[in-house]
Amino acid sequence: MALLIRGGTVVNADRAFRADVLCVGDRIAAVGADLDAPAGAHVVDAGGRYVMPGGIDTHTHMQLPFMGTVTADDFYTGTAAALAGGTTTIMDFVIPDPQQPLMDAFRTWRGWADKSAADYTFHVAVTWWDDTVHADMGVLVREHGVNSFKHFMAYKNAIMADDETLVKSFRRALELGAIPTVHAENGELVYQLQRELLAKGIRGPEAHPLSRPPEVEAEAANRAIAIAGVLGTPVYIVHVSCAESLDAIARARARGQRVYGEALAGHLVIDDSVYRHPDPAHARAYVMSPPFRPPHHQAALWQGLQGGNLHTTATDHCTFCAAQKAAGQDDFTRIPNGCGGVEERMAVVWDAGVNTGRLTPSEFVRVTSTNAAQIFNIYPRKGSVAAGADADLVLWDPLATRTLSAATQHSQGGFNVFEGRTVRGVATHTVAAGKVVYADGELRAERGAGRYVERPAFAAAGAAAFS
Ligand code: URQ
Ligand code: ZN
Ligand code: ZN
Repeated sequence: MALLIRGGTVVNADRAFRADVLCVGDRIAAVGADLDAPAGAHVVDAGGRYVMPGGIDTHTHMQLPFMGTVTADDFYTGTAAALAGGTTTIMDFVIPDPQQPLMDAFRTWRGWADKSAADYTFHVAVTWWDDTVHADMGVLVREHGVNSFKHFMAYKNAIMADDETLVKSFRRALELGAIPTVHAENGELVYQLQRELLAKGIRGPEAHPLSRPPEVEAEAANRAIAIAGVLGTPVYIVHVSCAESLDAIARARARGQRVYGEALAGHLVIDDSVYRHPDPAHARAYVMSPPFRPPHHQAALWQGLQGGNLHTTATDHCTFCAAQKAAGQDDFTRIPNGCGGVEERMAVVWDAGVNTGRLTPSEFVRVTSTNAAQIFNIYPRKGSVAAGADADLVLWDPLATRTLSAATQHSQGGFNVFEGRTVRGVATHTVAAGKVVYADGELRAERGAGRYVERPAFAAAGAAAFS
């Protein structure tokens, strides 16, 4: 089956140019002027709209068992929502319980993800350590196309990795040519601050940000960067939410250390006033970690993206409905942490990034797709509109507007952190593996059509691999 997208402006991370795009099967066959449509081809008139690489969300949690419940979006509903917003690949997480063999958890998650409507891949979390973890990391890299390992420095008494685990796992990742990633919050500090707030009787959602101030995140970011620096491995810091963590990244990069940072669409446009909403149920819906921050942090994060100290945008899509969040109505530490956004990410980053002049269209492509593909070694298969690449595309109408709302979203979480925000610039068509899966509001996501994306290890082990 051939698909010809005619009359668009192709936008890649390096340039924008008028061109047609011909897809044959699940690959892009040609990009150029005045392409002929093969007999029987499906022709879409781009009408001058942008044709960009399908979005890559480097951070989602579909169907995650967490804090005594399971997220509201499974791998089908979550990837369907992603496609409706122009994201064609998600990077999710295998999160073993402590003492659970990594390979067992990997097989479980692979089974869950089989229903995905879009392509997917997994960062595998290292939540504990012994020789079997060391061995399983090797199997995952060499036989299953895993090239990134996640470390939660938060969530004490659950999935928190202590310094011994961080050091041993970072060193193993380097041996294997894989990149360590971290959730950077000092879990011990969070735990103690939570206890102190509860002891003072401060039990509502307003306590959540008080238990996780920016310094708690920055300490862990600095520590992860220092460990990576000593061991000579790169490091990728997920959901950088505050200026203090960004400063740690900028200092390290200025010294020539290879550190990457990820910003969430939510952290870029939502501030901590949400936790002071008069309705505690509304405030609970915004409980995620790291928390939404005071306004000056959003400005810092945008400067990070513009200045090259933050590299990707993601969502940390981890949705819970109101009833699930109500588990913490008397104790904020029991509110399942997580918010949605997988469908809205690209429109929010375009509206707040491109429409304000912070980002050019090409820089938008870089931070919503290309950098993710390059950092995690799946470029140019992903992250580029070019012959030979996967036929994952999004047609973007920079003039169309949409008001984001739970009433019209495809996610199952029942809440939208961007509720009521009107954005200008939206996906009108999404092409995944050469098929039009979203067109002018009609979602044609196909259960199970998504493929597991293997990510090769980086060439030689050791620092040279990342030069
Ligand atoms: O910490 C994470 O990234 C997962 C558990 C999602 N929840 C969250 O609050 N970010
Ligand atoms: Zn996290
Ligand atoms: Zn996460």
